[in-house]
Amino acid sequence: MACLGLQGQVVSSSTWFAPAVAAGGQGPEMLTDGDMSSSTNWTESAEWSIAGGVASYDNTAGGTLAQADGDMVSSIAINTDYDLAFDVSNLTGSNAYFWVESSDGGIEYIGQMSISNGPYSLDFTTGGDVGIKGFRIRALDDGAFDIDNISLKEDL
Ligand SMILES: [Ca+2]
Repeated sequence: MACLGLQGQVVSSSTWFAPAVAAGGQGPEMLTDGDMSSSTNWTESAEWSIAGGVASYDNTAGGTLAQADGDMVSSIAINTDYDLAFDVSNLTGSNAYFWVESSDGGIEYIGQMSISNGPYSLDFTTGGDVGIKGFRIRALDDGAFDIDNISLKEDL
C-alpha cells in the first residue's frame, strides 16, 4: 500500500517502513566490567587504580590497565573490525598519551594518540597476528585522567 508523505506525495511502503537501523551494526560486548564496577578482571600497574566505578591514571609514569584474553567475554580475532568506546574525564596537565594494545603490549591495536576529556568512539582493524590477544590501555604523561564505560564490540 502507499502512504501520504508530509507534503502529500505518495511514499512507497518500502520507504515508509524502512528499518531504523541499517544492516550490520555491532556484536555483543567483549570486555568484562568495562563500567569499572569491579577490578577483579582488570590488571592495573601501580599508576592505575579502579575505585568508585572509574579507572584512574595518576600520571606518575607510564602505566597500563589490562584485561587478559581469558577474562574477556570473547576474544580479539585476526583481520576483524572493532569499535572501541570510552569516556575520559578529570584530565589534568597539558596532555596525556594513550595506546591500545594486546594485554602484554606485544600487538598494537591503536597507535599513540593524545586524549582529552569527553566521550570517544574509535575503530580499528586487527592484522593477521593478534599475539596473546586481550586488551590494554597504556597511558603516558603528561596528564592524570579517569576513564569509564570502556566498550569493545565487533563492527559487523
Ligand atoms: Ca563506571
